[in-house]
Amino acid sequence: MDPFDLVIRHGTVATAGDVQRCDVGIRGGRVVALGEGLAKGKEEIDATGLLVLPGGVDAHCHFDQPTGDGSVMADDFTSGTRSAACGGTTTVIPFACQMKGQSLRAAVEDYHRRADGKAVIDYAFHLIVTDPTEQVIGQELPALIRDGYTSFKIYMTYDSLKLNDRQILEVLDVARREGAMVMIHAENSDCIAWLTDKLELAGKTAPKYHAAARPMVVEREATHRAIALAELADVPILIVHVSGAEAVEQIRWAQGRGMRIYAETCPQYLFLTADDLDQPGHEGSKCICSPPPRDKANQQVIWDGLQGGVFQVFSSDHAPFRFDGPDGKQVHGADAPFSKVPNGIPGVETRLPLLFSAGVGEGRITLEQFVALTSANPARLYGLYPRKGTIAVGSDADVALWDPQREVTISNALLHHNVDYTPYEGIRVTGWPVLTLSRGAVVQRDGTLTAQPGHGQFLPCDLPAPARPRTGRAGAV
Ligand code: DUC
Ligand code: ZN
Ligand code: ZN
Repeated sequence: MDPFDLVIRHGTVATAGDVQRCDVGIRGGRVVALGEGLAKGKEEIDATGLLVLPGGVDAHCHFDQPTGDGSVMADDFTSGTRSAACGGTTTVIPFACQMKGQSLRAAVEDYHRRADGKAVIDYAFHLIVTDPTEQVIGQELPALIRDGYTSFKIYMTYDSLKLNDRQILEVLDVARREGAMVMIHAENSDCIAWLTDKLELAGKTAPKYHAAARPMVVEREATHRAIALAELADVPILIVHVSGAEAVEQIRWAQGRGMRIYAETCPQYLFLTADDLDQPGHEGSKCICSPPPRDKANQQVIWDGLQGGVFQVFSSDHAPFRFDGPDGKQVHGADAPFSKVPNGIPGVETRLPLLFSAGVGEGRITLEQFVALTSANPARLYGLYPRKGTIAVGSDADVALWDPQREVTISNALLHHNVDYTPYEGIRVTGWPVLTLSRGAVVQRDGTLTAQPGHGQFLPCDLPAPARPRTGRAGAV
């Protein structure tokens, strides 16, 4: 009997911890050996000149999520995971979103129906808690956490999603008791509403005013408040999609005080600016996302935070809406004010190549940091490590083979999502994932998907060790 189903030979294997030349032996969908001169496998891949990286873990992406405003997400679990796999990602964690008035359990069941049999790579769910009733806080959430839904997102803005400070504290308290990770969307809702009204009264409704309605101070205030609430509740939190300097300052300050405040950023805050919203007609809506992209100086601060350890996670926040058509960016018409444009941009396939090229290729971060930010850390923070996020004996054989020299000009025609544009059109990158393995099966080779929907499996998550409170005390009371 061959000892291996597959051997990846002669590659350079990189994890968050180190980089080494060795072969990878795979059996039964798992890594079973790392070493030089491994015995022959039933199949062999020659990775000479290639990097052998753990597949990416995209811990913030939205697929087939109901929206409530008539818009429809362009990607379901098939097209979303297809695009992810073609960009070197092997695990995604999208969101099961509770509608106000709905039970959280019903939201999870609905989301499973949307995913079952459709994904080409493995997936877990974060929950979004929008209605923290006594029943949700006292029973549903603890039970779901024990069932493997160990992280949830809460919002400080968007009328249909937001929680007030009291509700945030209630949710943080459950997370503390049960050991779950809370992700927070930090923008001040009332400030945004006030600014939006003023802009609209003045006739300033074009897409570019989206950025004016959500200036940095709005994110800074909410970030500070989220940190204060986490301190009061004595529980770690993770601030998602951090866009620039003022929020980074708050996070750095809290981390400097020894608090477990984790932070995520996304490609749009490195590669776009608010000027990208200022385009003729409605074109600027292609880059409407929240928080909005800022400016070049803020991009540099985000790079500094990636280099220096402020950020643990780099996710796409893939939120796919088509530009043309009745249910995407123009759901309320071609002249709709910015406040009626669905928020979000696509990026699940371009996340890794953009960071690899501008980060590793241009010397801003090391290869180990790249793996940590895009794979190992999200796996740890959301209870999937070491099954996902590394190449080690016993881990799932989720691997992306990278050609670090491959030059690609990003164009929507190359991508595999179901969106009709990419905000990164025309950006040249060096380095591209030429083959993706999910549990030992080739799911992508040279931009062609080779897996069937249904290959991807649901992953219940463990309680994440980083969600444990630093202190032993049971909160303020
Ligand atoms: N902002 C979010 O908070 N989620 C989805 C997309 C976006 O722009
Ligand atoms: Zn958000
Ligand atoms: Zn999001």
